Amino acid sequence: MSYSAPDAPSRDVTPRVYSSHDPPAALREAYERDGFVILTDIFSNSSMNAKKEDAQEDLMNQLRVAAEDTVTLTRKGEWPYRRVVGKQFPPFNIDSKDYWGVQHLLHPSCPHSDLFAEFYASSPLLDVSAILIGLDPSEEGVRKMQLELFNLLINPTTHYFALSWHRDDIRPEISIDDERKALRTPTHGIQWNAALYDDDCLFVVPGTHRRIRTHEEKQANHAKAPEAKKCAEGYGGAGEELDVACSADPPTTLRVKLKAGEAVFYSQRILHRASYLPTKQRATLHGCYGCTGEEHSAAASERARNVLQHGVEWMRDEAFGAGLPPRLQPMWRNLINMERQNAGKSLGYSLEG
Ligand SMILES: O=C(O)CCC(=O)C(=O)O
Repeated sequence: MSYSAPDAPSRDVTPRVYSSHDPPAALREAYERDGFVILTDIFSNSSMNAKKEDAQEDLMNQLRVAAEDTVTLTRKGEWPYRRVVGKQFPPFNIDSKDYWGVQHLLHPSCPHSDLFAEFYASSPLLDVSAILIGLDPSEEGVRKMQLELFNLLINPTTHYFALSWHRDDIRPEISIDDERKALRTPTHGIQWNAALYDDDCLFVVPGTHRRIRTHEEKQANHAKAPEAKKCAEGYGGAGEELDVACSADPPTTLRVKLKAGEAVFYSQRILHRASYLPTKQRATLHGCYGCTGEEHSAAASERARNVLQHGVEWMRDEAFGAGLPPRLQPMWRNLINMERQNAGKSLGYSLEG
């Protein structure tokens, strides 16, 4: 039996950009239909800024400085939690001395963890996430959410590097019957990329978070990413570029082009890949939240694997929980609950590579 993709935009189509003032039903409809939605005003939190009219620019500038410091620490080899060129998925247990991500911005030893925590707790980021998860964006809805991961995606400096097509919680080799079953299981979470600089590293196939893959999508999902390619240091150089139009791209591939200040919220289940150039600066905040689902269900175990595989034992510390902004404290307790439910289990990793 073969499956064909419904009509969906191609790589050069520009998707509609929403704002947090759009009706929640419109945001949810776009997210449920396409598996992603782009918002323009996620850095507009006025309570984190002095003057409302330049709220977005103020907050972004503060976060850019914090990101730059954290990236410097990582590139000097002084931050142990990082995503390493040569490894797509956790554990990041090799060290090529070049990095495509900084993990655990909320860790108390991160020099700017307070600012990062404030942003992770802020409106409209958290409220929009609640809406897309299917919760009420009131404080009561937010209390059902789960604190999870908060990372930074950066450009490598001495390699061209790419991630293969993947869904975060469904392995490529899954049978059609199991894929159908997996698609009926809720993801219990939401992921987002919030760009501090223009960012076009992410590619998605709209709609694949909720349907069986077509033949081409399955081929893409099985295809290996190109090998990391070494180059001279420094962005802005005229170096040769990795071909970002990967030959495995399914026909309805869409390149997500974010302007600085925009954020894409996406399902971790959407088929997606990424391509990183040392020639283009990237500092994109990358986080996720969960929500409390039925305990001990298949969905709960998958969510737990997705989060716990990144090594969040340090979050158990009561002092860490107590130091978080008040809005995050019930969310932290939900995370700790999930961790306890899975204590002693060997959950392994969602993907290999
Ligand atoms: O770099 C990106 O935007 C995507 C990262 C990604 O696919 C992942 O963390 O699984």
